[in-house]
Amino acid sequence: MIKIYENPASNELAQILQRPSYDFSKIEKIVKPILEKVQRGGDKALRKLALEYDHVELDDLWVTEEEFEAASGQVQDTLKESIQIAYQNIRKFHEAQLQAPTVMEVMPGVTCSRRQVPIEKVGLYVPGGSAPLFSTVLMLAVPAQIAGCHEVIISSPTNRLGQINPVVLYTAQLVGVKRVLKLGGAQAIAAMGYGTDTVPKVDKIFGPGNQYVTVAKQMLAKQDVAIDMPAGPSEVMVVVDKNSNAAYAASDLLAQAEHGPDSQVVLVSTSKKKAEEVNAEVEAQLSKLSRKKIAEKALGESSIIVVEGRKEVLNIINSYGPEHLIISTEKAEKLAEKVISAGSVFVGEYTPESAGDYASGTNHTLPTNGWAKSYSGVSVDSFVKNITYQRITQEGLMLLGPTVERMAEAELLDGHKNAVTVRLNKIREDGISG
Ligand code: HSO
Ligand code: ZN
Repeated sequence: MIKIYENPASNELAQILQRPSYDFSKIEKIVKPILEKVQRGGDKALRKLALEYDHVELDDLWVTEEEFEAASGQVQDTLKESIQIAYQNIRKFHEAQLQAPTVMEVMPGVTCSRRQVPIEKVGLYVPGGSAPLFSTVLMLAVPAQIAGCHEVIISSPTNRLGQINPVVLYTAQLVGVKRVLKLGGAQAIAAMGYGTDTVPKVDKIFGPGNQYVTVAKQMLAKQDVAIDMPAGPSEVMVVVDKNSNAAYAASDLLAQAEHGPDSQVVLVSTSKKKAEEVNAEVEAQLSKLSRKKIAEKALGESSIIVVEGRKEVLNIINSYGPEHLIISTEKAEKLAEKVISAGSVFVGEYTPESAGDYASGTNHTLPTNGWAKSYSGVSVDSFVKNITYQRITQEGLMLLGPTVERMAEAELLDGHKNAVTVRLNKIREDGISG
């Protein structure tokens, strides 16, 4: 049974919504030597670490052409078709995120522009572990390809025979990524972040992972590699009212809970009766899940919050900033419009989070841990930089120059002022040419 809290006061609410904190420094102590080994020892160190941590002997760190071919034969046609449908939707939605350059003459003779330029080299981490999340390949590689990144590499852990899950390889091939590294954990992040003889050093690292992966990413982000976003355990907040379907809400809570024992699951209800109904449904559905043990653990830390009305609901949503928000109430659209902090919002009773996790078109790499207050989920934007340009004509500088001179003078930066003055003097002397 999930614990129910009725109309909690604001200090109690803060307590209920608190996320678990983990000891960064303890994990850092384990991760640091791994990073150092890879930085110093390169490919040789990577092979040693794979043997030590994953008990796998790797001759080649990269997936070969033969392995790609073999993998494709191991994936059922029906699954291939589903992955292709998801791919089309994700591609369509992400293609629309590409922006044409902005060009404008801000004042006569002063033209400013801004254009998206792909990040050259990106590394995508695809976790293996208890469930091989091949959907993450779509969510990261598709926007990378659309953005036009020149080098896209994937790293994913292998089984003890040194094989990567065939569905991961099939999906990588489908989206056009042929460079797949057989590495998992902090060492995979280190390989991509530092580069070795055979692994290119990337400019930005993306992807979810366990605490070691997350800490490795954060440590590298302090050096000269960018990362997609800070990450914590996955989260869902489901909102219901007296008329919501309890079975649907329970299924959404469980879909989240099965991700991991530390998954964050919160139900917000404006009806006590419905909250109890959902709770009973959770019990009933839980017993049928194959990952029951994992889900049970997560539910043990979860909460149901019963509040008076939509105003309180909105306050809870925005102060928590959930990674996923499912609004399963009447006038769901209206409530959704007022959300200001959430990674991705699922509106209406027939919009389960699972749809967005796999195939509707939105990205499932989203900010957790309250970062939705300031971060967006992964999109094409995450794979580009915006470069600004400007070009000023002689007339333009005559018009704008005095403003710049005065501002520079007021900041006591006469070097700045002079860079304008020398030009203005010359134009005044020679007159405007060409
Ligand atoms: N809910 C996860 C993504 C995922 N679910 C992958 C299933 N596979 C984080 O948004
Ligand atoms: Zn999921």
